[in-house]
Amino acid sequence: MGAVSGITTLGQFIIARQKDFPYAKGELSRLLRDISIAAKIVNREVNKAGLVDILGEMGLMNVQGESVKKLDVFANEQFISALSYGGECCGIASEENEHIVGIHSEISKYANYVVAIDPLDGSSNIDVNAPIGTIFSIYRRVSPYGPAQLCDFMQKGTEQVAAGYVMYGSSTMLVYTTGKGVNGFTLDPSIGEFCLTHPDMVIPQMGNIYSINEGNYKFFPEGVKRYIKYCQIEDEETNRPYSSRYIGSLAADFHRNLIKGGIYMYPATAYSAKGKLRLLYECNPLAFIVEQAGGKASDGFQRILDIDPYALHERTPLFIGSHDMVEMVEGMMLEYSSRVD
Ligand code: P6P
Repeated sequence: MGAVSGITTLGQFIIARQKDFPYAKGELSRLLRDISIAAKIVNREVNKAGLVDILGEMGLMNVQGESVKKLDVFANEQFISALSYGGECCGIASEENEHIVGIHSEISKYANYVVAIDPLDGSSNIDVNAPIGTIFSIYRRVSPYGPAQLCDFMQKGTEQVAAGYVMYGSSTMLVYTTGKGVNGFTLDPSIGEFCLTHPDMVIPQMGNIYSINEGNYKFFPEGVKRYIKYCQIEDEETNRPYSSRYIGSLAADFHRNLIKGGIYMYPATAYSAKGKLRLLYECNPLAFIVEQAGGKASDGFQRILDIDPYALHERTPLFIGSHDMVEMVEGMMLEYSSRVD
């Protein structure tokens, strides 16, 4: 707890927890600090988005073929800049960049970490003032030295050393794990600091919220259809029907379910065999966090963190949240539908 004000800032917390890593020389701590600085700058622009002409589409398309909004570009630039000059990161894989961004500066070529990031997820919500998020994953490099190489990012999710997300909503929160539990920090704009507000976060083993875009119902695998119907059946003993809650912003839907309990699902569909979400910078980081909070993350058949990546922007179906809810939908996927490959 902070000595003076009773507040524990993110910086104080990171330094206090450095003892969890006996061999750490502060590199990871500085890397997390660099990410939090960029998050504050992005937060400032997100909050102004309605006022300053950075809304609306630039008429550009990103590598995903989606129209790029100015705030996407701004956020990507901020995180790449903060990581490039922080000296602890030798490369970045971003949803906004087709290829990895190798960092060539003298201070970074010997850096030990790489970052995979979705700088502004849910950006289609920018214009309607719905929550949006940054999702990031940190690995130790496997290449010898110099700018990062693709192999540094083709690591299983189990190899992550840290993961987190920032949610720019009614308040701005940063939630992260380094493998020793999950802690949440809320930005206090009056002092410009992320302050510890959600220590040792644990997701309820069971919840009564399910999050999915039911507009795609007809395209879902049979196992998912059966689970949705299970959620909707009235049964007092098991608190059903569950509540359907879907913001259309992964960080926001995930965050609500992390606190209240629930399951978020983005399945494979008849027209998208791997679903929509990206393994490296959306599913793996949230899977690390949810497992550290006692939850579960699956592609419907296997643990997300065990997936062996083959491509930077590869997609995977995602079922994530309360342990028992994910386990149930896995059972239905196994019983009712063959693998959608
Ligand atoms: P759909 C936002 O584009 C996103 O990547 C996630 O944040 C969100 O959960 C999902 O896609 C929404 O996708 O197809 O339901 O609009």
